[in-house]
Amino acid sequence: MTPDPWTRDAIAGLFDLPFLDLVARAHAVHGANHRAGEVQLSTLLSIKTGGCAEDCGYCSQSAHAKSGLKADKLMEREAVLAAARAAKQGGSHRFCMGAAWREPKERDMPALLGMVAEVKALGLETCMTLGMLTDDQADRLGAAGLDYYNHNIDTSPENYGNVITTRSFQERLDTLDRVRAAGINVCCGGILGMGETRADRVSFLHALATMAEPPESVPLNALVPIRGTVLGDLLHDVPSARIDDIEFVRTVAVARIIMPRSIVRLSAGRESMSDTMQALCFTAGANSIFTGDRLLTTGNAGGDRDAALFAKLGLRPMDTASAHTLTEMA
Ligand code: SAM
Ligand code: DTB
Ligand code: SF4
Repeated sequence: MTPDPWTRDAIAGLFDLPFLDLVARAHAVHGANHRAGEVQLSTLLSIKTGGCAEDCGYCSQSAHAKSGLKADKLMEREAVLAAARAAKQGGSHRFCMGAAWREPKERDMPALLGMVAEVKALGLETCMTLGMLTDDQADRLGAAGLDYYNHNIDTSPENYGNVITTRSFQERLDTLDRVRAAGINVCCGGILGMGETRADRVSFLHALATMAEPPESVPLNALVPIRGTVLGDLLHDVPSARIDDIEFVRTVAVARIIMPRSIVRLSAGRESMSDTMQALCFTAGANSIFTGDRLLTTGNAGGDRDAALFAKLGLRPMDTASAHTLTEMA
């Protein structure tokens, strides 16, 4: 039986299932809602790197971190377009442009709107992640053709203050509401392995699944431990604090079951996952990855390794247009 809406107790009950039963159930939910073996491909580009005012404890780009990353200005439109063309050439369907900002400044809006329009004109889906938005900024990005906006809740409401203090969980939700109201698809997920408890993972997924509309896209990142960040240093010093692989797969499986129609993206942290671990995540219902050899400031599994993995597992890139038709019919 599927409770509607999902309660925390029901979600905790899924986590408690025997592992094989949980993965089998998630796999069946995936099969009923998505084409088997299809994986959506997105590519990231950091269009404005470093020097961010926020204090997110995992992030190399925070001005509060001692990661040694230098702050850059917003990239020129031509350089962004060149990266987008390369992503398309590499077989990616969605181009996600990320900026290390608390929020975009008005003076940057014309350049951002231009990037959205021109990347879209290349035949790619567009995604941006720029921090908090006003109603007006969300509307203008939507009108320019932005397909997705990534804005993560990152962790449970209860754990949020241990990770970020310069903005609140509610402010994240407010921006997500503005994105929805502007008719832009929502990409929202978080990071696993930041020292959170099982109860936090339950509460994090509960917050996502019980949104008025669950996010179309749910990135699940494994913390990439970056030296000079509070959480990265902690993980380097206490390697046992790393999230257990089986617990990570359980979280993917539960996300799949409670958000059956969402795309669940195996996001940051994939570079350090074995092929076997990634195969388990796909079996548990993950159906999207970031392609290319870079995320924002860190490395990614990259083209050759992914091509080999897809061949080994019999996976193929998702035709996003037809995938949407399938879910709309469901
Ligand atoms: N500044 C914008 C914001 O925070 O919304 C956009 C960029 S921010 C880098 C996008 C997301 O990347 C974060 O919300 C976080 O979930 C993820 N992220 C950042 N650093 C990470 C790390 N070291 N490991 C895993 N995920 C990370
Ligand atoms: C998301 O959830 N993961 C991506 C994307 N949204 C913007 C970012 C991952 C960043 C990993 C660390 C880095 O490369 O700096
Ligand atoms: Fe800034 Fe985003 Fe990094 Fe937080 S996650 S410090 S808001 S770039």
